[in-house]
Amino acid sequence: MLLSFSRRRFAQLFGAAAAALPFRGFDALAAAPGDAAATRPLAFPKGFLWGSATASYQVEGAAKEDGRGHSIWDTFSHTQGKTHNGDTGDVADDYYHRYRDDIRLMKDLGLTVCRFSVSWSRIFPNGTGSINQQGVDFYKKMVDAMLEAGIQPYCTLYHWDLPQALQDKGGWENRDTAQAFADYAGYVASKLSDRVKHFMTTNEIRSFVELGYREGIHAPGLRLDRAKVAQIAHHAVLGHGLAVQAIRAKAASGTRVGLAENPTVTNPAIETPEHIAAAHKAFREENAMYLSVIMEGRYTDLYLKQLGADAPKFTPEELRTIASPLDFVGINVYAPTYVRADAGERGYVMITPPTSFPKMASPWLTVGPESLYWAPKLIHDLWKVKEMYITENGASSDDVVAADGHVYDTDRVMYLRNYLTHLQRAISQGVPVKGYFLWSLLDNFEWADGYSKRFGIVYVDFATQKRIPKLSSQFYADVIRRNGLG
Ligand code: GBH
Repeated sequence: MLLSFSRRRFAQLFGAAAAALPFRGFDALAAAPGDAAATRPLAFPKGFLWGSATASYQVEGAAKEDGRGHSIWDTFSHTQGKTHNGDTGDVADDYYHRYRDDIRLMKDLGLTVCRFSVSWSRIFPNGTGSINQQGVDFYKKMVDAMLEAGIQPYCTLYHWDLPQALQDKGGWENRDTAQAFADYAGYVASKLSDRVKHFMTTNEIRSFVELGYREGIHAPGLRLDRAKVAQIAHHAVLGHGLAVQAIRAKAASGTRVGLAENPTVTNPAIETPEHIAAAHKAFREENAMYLSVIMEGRYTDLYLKQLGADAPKFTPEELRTIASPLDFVGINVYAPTYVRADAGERGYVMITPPTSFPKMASPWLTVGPESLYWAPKLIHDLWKVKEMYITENGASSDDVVAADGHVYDTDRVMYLRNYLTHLQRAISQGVPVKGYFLWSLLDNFEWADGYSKRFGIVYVDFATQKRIPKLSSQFYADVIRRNGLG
């Protein structure tokens, strides 16, 4: 029974050619007794949640439809010279119209959870004030389609697409944006929490603050000084904290609230006690203005000392808000950093990686699989977090469609297998990671890189919107079905 079901599912997913693919036979998989999972090497705990992640502006398209207001990414991507090839998210994966088919793909993969984000300017076209009912209806219908497919939705409220109307008033430079975000978050939670049980406030505060307001390579494309950037970071973590409180006030009881942050992952150079101790110190300091203040309700002494007169202005009450208790912590884990022990004041030094360090297709994406051990482990050690998720992990690859119509992304499979092996190592030592969301289901609009960098496990032909599951899709479906790698 199980065997024929698997075959049918895989035939649907990969077409008739599936049988001819040089992958491990399904007979061998079906022969493995299901409940031996817990004792198999590299098994994940029973009930571990496997998912994929996407973000509104990167997949939805339909930028001008059904009353959606402009976001800073519409403005930025339509500004000459800001994105690769002048690419925009106007159409992207056309997920706004094709979500039913894409959710079917998720179901075929065996996903039990899915992380998506809400476009703020679909709900409040001007950031605050009047509501666009069509936007609310879209997310209700989309979430219902997930639930019908047996997939639990995890909702991110801010994945970088700030309404342009708020940027016109200073964006995150303006403290009012933090309150506007909380109002929007509370409103969405009031409308969706009958269907969605997990909400994440922000995606990667570090990224949108530093790339958008310091480096100028993401929207809104500003290059501000370090005092301004420190204040913006403070407004952003404050927005997170206010949103946590607003969601708790407005959502159905039982709603769980967290965030999806991308901490700097400070792997010990080698796994000896002195370097591991340095990794703990480094993790707290390198993330002082983001995860550390959120978890501890204070900026570290070294962070404030280093900024001196440029330190952010804050009140004790704001710090309490920022540290509002969370039900879970989500982390996006990609590239590693490495640290070593040092006798100086900080107790650690960040190591500059050799230029030979292996990378994926994105120049920044160095391959450090042990990051998926150390990131959750350090967070658990430092702050005793009881529930964690890997809210993103994945890789870009120079995918090509082969003559036989398949995409053999062996490098992405290598990357995923090795990162997941280290996640299993963490979980097997008692680190409470409950689920993993692979970035991404589909190739999509990769921000400033436009469509030039592919992160999907499903290939998208952007000219036709045709979807082709890659080899990594089959790898992931296999991991999910066996709930492990062994
Ligand atoms: C995540 O960011 C995002 O949440 C997601 O939207 C994105 O698609 C995905 O990863 C893949 O990139 O251009 O050299 O200055 C990951 C963290 C931090 C990675 C900033 C890209 C820019 C490096 N990102 N980084 S560079």
